[in-house]
Amino acid sequence: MSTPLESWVEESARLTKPSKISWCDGSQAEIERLTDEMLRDKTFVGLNRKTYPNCYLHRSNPNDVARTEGLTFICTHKKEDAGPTNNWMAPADAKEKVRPLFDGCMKGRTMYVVPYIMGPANSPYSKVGVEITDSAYVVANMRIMSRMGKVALDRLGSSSDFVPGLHSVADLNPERRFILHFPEEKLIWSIGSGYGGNALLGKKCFALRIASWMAREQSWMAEHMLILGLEDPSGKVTYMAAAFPSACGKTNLAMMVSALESQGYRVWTIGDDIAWMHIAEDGTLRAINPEAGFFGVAPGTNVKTNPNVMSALHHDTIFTNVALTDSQEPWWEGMDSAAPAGLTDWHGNSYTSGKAPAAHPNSRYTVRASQSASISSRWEDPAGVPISAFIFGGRRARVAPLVYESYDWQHGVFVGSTMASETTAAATGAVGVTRRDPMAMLPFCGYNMADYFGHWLSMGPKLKKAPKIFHVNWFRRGADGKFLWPGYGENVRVLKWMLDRIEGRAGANETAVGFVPKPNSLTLDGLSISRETIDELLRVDAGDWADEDQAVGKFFEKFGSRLPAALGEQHKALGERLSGSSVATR
Ligand code: OXD
Ligand code: MN
Repeated sequence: MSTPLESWVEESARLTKPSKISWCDGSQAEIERLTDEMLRDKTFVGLNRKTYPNCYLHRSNPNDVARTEGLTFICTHKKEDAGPTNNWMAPADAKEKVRPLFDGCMKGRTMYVVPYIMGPANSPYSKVGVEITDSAYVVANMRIMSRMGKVALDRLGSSSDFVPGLHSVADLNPERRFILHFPEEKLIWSIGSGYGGNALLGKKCFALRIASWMAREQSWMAEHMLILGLEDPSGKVTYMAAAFPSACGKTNLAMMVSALESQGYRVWTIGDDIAWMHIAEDGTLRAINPEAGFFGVAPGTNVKTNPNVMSALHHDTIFTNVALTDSQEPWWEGMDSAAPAGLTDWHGNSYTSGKAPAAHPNSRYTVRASQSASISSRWEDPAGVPISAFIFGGRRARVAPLVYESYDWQHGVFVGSTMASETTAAATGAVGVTRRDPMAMLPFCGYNMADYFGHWLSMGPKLKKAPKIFHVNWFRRGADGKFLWPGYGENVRVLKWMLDRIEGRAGANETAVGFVPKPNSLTLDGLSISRETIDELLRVDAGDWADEDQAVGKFFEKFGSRLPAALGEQHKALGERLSGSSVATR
C-alpha cells in the first residue's frame, strides 16, 4: 500500500514524465553532489573559496527575476472567496489550462521530491510541505530556507497531512508561467519560473497564501511579518512582530544593531519575513518563524544598513543575480561607494558604469538564519515567543508620523487595513505613488481580504491581553525633501518608546489618528536632532489626513458589503475626529 505522499509522487511522475526520481534527504552528501552538478552545468558559479567559502552565484534567466503577481492565482470555487485583490481562476478551469503544460515537462530531467517542515522541527505549530521540482537550484535554496529532507519525512510518516506543491521550471516562458493556489484542497502548482517566491513553494505560496487560509479556518494567524525581541537593561526580552511592504527595511529592522546598546537595549532576530502565530493555553499569542533562512534583497545592503547580515553572508550562501568582482566576490549597488574595476554584471557580461545596474535590483542572498549574530536564542523555541506588539509601517513622505499607537485592537486593525506605501525606483512603475497594502499582505493573502480583516478583528478578543498595535514611518521628509529621521539602528529608539508604552511608562498625546509620543518621552540622547525636527516628525497634519481619509474610503469601496462593519465604523469615526465633529475624548 502506498502512502498518500507516494501516491502523489507517482501521479506527478506519470504527468511530468521525468527520467529519474530523487527523494531528497537533506544530507551533506546530497548537497555536495547537487552542488558539483550545478557547478558542472553552470547553474552555479563558485565564489572566492577564501573569502566566501561554500558560496555560489546563480544567474537566472533575465525574464525570470522576480515574483510575478500578475500570473499568481487563487483558485477557489467561488470567485468572491478570492476577493477583489487577487487574480482568480476556478479550480477546474485552472487545472484544465495548466495540466497540459505539466504533461511531459520533466522529460530527460530529474524530479526531486523535497519534503520540508515550515517551523522548528519539534514545534506543534509547524507544518509539513512537500515540493516536487525539476530544479536543483530550488532544492539547494529549500535546504537553507526550511527544515528539509529526512527530518520532514520522519515527522510526516504515512500521514496525508502535508501541503503538496508541484513545481517545474518547464521552458521558463512567461506566457506559460502560472503560480496557482488551491486553498480549498491545500495544493500548489507552479510552472514556468525558477525564481524566489514563485519557485520556493514553502515561502510565499505555502507559508502565506495557503497558510493564511488554514489560519482563518483554525483561528491562528499567518502574517507577512518579521519577529524581533527587544532586550531591556534587566535582560528581559519583549517580542514584537512587524509588517512592512517591500523596500521599507524589514530585514534591516529584524537584524538591527541597536543605537542604544550601551544603555542595555539590544535587538534579537526571530524571523525577517513571515510569522505564524497561535493562541496558547495561557491566552498569549505565540509566534514562530516558519522559515529557516533569509531570502533577502541584496542591493542597498551594507555594513551600515545591516552589519549582521553582511557578516553572515561570508560563507554557505547562495547569491542570485548579483554582480561579480574580478576576485570572484559578490557585489551589488549600495554595498560600498563605487563599483570596483573589472566587475561582471548579473548577466555575466563585463560591466560598464553609468548604464544599467551591475546587480539586478531584485538580486538576492539565501542564507541560514542561524548564521546571523543577531539570532535569538529562542528562534527555534517550539512554543514560539509571546508577542506584545504589532507594528505596521509604510514609506510615506508625508502624512504618517514617525510613530503612533492605536487606541485599541479594533482601531489597530483599521490602521493595518489602511496601510499604504509609496512606490520606489527599485520597483517597476511610477515612483512615489501611494499604494494600499493592508498588513503588507496584498500579494500574499490567500482569500478575500475583507474576510481577512474580519479574521483579524475576531482574533483580538480571543486573547487574554491583545498585543498593542503601532504604526511607524521611518521615511517622512522635511520641506527640503530630506529624510527627517536617521533610521537603521536609531529605530531602536522608537521600539523603546513602544516598550515603554507596553509597560505603561511613556507619555503620549492623543490625536485624531492615535497616540503620538510626547517629545520628551522619546529617548534621544546621543542623537543630534532638533526639537523642530522631532515636532515635524510627530505632526498630524489635518489637510494631509483629510486626503488620507478620502483615499481610505475609496479603497474600502472595493470590498462592498463584505467589508466588516467595524472597519466602516472606524473609518467614520476617524472622519469625525478629523473634522472635529466628535468631542475629542480620545
Ligand atoms: C519577499 C517579498 O521576497 O516580500 O520577501 O517579496
Ligand atoms: Mn516578504
